[in-house]
Amino acid sequence: MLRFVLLWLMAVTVSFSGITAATVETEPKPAPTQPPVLNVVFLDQNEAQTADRVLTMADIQALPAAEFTTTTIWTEGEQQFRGVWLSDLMTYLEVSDGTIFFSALNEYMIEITLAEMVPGGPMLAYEWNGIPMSPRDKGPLWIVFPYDSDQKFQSESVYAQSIWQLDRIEVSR
Ligand SMILES: Nc1nc2c(c(=O)[nH]1)N[C@H]1C(S)=C(S)[C@@H](COP(=O)(O)O)O[C@H]1N2
Ligand SMILES: [Mo]
Repeated sequence: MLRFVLLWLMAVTVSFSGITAATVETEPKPAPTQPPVLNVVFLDQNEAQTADRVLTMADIQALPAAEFTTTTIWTEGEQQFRGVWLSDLMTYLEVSDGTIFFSALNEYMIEITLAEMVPGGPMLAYEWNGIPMSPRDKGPLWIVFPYDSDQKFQSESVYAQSIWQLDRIEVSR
């Protein structure tokens, strides 16, 4: 009798796992979901959050791409950056007024004014010398300026605006 029970248990186990495997195989593959890389929060005059946009790398890479080559104070030699002008990012976010703060994984925070955000100015870079940046090398998002193109970009305040490991934008208006 015990033998029969054991055989029956084995049979049930085998057929059950068989069904499970078959079920898993026929299930549609879930759409590849990208992790969020940038959180944009909108605040009102009382610092209360009014809206929230979560962007993935694909969202950012779908915007018009910009590119420049420059030296930086953090690196040796010419560096190529690819990304999105902050001006284009603001257009996409429909931000045309207000105060904008950028903050990083380490809670470092700086302001860049809308007036400063022009093509040829600050860029949200997602590629450095042709490759995506890991958090270890200032990625995945680093705000960089074409430092060599204008002496005004070779200043302590612009270096301070060159925030790496950017993960959050706060728009107050
Ligand atoms: N994420 C992040 N970005 C940052 C900082 C920081 O602490 N964290 N420091 C800023 C400041 S104040 C300056 S002057 C420049 C130069 O920093 P470094 O001297 O550490 O290279 O990077 C800026 N970007
Ligand atoms: Mo600084």
